[in-house]
Amino acid sequence: MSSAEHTTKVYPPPASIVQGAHVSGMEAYRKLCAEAEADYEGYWARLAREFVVWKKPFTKVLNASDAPFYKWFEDGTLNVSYNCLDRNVEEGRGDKVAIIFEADDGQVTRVTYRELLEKTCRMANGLRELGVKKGDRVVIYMPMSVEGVVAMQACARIGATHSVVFGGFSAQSLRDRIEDAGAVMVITADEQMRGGKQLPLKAIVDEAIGLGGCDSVRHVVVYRRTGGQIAWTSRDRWLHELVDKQPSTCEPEWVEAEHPLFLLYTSGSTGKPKGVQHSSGGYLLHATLTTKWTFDLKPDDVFWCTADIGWVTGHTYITYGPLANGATEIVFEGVPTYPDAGRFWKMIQQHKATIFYTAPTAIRSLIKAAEANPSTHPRHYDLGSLRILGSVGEPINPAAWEWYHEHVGGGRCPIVDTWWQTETGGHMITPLPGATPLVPGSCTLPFPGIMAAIVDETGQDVPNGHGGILVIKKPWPSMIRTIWGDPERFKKSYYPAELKGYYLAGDGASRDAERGYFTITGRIDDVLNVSGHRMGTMEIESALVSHTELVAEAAVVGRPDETTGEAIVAFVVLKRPRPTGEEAKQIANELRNWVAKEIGPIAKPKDIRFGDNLPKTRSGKIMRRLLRSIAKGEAITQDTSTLENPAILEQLAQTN
Ligand code: 6R9
Repeated sequence: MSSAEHTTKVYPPPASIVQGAHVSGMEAYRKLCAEAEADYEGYWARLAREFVVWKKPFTKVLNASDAPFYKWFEDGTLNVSYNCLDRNVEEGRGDKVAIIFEADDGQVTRVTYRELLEKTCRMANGLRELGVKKGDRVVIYMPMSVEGVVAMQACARIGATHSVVFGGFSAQSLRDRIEDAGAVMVITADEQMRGGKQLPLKAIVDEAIGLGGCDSVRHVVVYRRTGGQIAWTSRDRWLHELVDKQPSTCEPEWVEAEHPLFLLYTSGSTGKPKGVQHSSGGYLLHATLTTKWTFDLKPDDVFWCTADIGWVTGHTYITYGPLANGATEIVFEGVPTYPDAGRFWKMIQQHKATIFYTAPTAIRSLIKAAEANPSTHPRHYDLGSLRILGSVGEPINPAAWEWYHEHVGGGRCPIVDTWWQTETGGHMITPLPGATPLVPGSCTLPFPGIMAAIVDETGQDVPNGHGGILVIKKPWPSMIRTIWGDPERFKKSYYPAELKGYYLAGDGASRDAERGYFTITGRIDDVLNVSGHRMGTMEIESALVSHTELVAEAAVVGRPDETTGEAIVAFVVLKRPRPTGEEAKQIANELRNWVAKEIGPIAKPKDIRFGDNLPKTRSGKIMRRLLRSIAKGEAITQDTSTLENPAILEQLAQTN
C-alpha cells in the first residue's frame, strides 16, 4: 500500500443521512451483497416483485440458455408507463407534483401525476390513431420539456420502442439513426430555446428526411414550443391538434418483460454509432431501484437530474426512475450559464431541491465561472434544502469533488459518484449515501447485486492496488440486450471470447488495496469522453474525410482538458499543400463547422493540426500513441524506430 493511500481523505456518511436511509450503514450494504452472492436469482426476483408492478407475474428469473443474449423475468408482463404513472395515481399520489418544469426564460409549470397520466394517455391515443403499434420504432428529437417526457411515456404505454436523439445532433446523425432504427414516426418541436436563443429542430428533421433513407417515416409530429416559422409537408401533424381531441384514458399495452422499451444510439470504437437496445422489465427494475437506493429517495424529496433526455442519464433518472418512485422532479429546458452561471444555484434555492445530480464538466465550468464572476458563486444562494449530491458521466477529479462538496453541499451532503453506461441501464458502481464512506475521485463499491471486477486481458482477476480492465462478471437485469440489427457486433463488443463470458465495459479501472474501492481511469478503446459525451474517434475521422474536396486523411485523438475532461484533437492531411498562418486557421474553422454539420456541435475538434502526412508504421498503420503525445504537448520518448516518416512528428507538433 502506498503512503498516499493512508492519507486519503475519507468522508463517512453523516449520521442524519444514515438514520432512516433505505440502505442504512455498511452492515446493511454488506447484507444485501451477501444475499445476492448466496442466491443471485433469488435476490433479483425478490426486488423485481417489490419494485415493479407486473400484470402477469414472472415465474422464470434469468434465462442464460442463449448467452450472452440473456433474458430476465421473461414470462412476466407489465407496462412501464403504468408503473410510472397509473400506479402513483392509484396509490393516492394523483395530486402530487410529478414535474416542476422550468423553461429557459425562467417560467415555471407544475404537472401533477394525474395530469401527467392524462397527457400521456392523450398522446398515446394520438400515436395509435396515426397507426403506431407495439414494436414500431419512434424517434424523438425534442427539447427538454414535459412533452419530451410524455412522448417517451406515451411510446412505452403503447409498446412502441422509442429512440431519443439528442437535440444537438445534426441532420446527418439524425438521418442515420432514423434509418438504422427504421422509425415509423419522428416526434419533434418547431424549435428549442437554449440560453435565450431559438434553435431549429423541425427544420433539421426535414433536412434529415430529405437526405434520403427515411422512407419508413410516415408521420412527423410537431410540438409547438416557440411558434417560429417552419415548413410544412403532408406527413406533418401538430401535436396539439392530434392530442386535444383524444380521450384522457388509454389502456396500456401489456408487454413481455423483454420487450424493447427503447434504443439509444451511442458511440463505439468503430465509425457507426450503435443502437443499444434495452428491455422493459429488467430496465425498469434497475431504474426504480437505483433511483431509490443511490439517492436515498424519500417521498418529500425534490429530485433534480440536469441531464438531457437525449442521453441515458435523462432516460433512467428523469423519464423513468423518479416517476416510477412517485417523486417530484425538476425538468430544466435551459443551460447552466444563462442568464448567468448562478442559474443552477438559483433553481435549487427556488424549488428547494433536495437531490442534485449533475456532471463533473458542469461543475468544473461553474467553478471557473464563479472565479471569473464571483456573483455567480453558490455562496450567494441558499442551498440549505440539499441533502444528496450526485456526479455522472466521467471521472470527477478530487479538486472539483471538494468544491462541489463544500460550496454546493455545504459540507453536509454526501456525493454519489455513479459509474455506469448507456449499456448498463443504471448505476453499477456507486456509493450509497447512508452507508458508504466517500473518497473523492472514487466511485467506491458496486451496487448490491452487481458483480464488478478488474481483470487482465485473459480474464484473470487482478489483485487490489493494480489497474486492469473493468468487467461485470454476471448478467444483471438492466443490461443491454443487443445492438439493434447487429447481434454479432453486440457479442464482439461486450463479450469478447478472451474474457470468459464477462461483460466488457470498455473502461480501465483500479481498486485500492485498503478498501477495494474502484477508481475509473478512462476508456480503453477509441472512445473519447468530452464533457461527459461519448464520441468515437473513428466517427469524427469519417466526418472529416467525408469532406472529400479538402481532406485526404485524418486521425483524431483525445487530450486531457481541465474543463471538458477530454478535448478532441484532429490531425489532418489536406488534398492541397499544408496550410500555415491565416489560411490554416480558416481551413481549421471550416472543418470544425463541417464536423458540426456532420455529427453535431459536440463533436467539433478543439484543435486541428495540419501535416504533409501522418506518423505511420512501415505497414501503414497510424501511430495514435504518438499523436496522443503530440496532442498533449509531450516530448516524444516512445520508440519511433518503426516509423516510416519520423520527420513528420515535428511538423505536427506545431500549433496553428
Ligand atoms: C451514464 C453515462 C459511459 C462512459 C463510461 C465511462 C464514463 C460515466 C462515470 C464515468 C468515471 C463516473 N463514466 N460515469 N467515468 N466515473 N462516475 O455517462 O453513460 O454516455 O454511455 O458514458 O462514461 O467512461 O464508460 P455513457
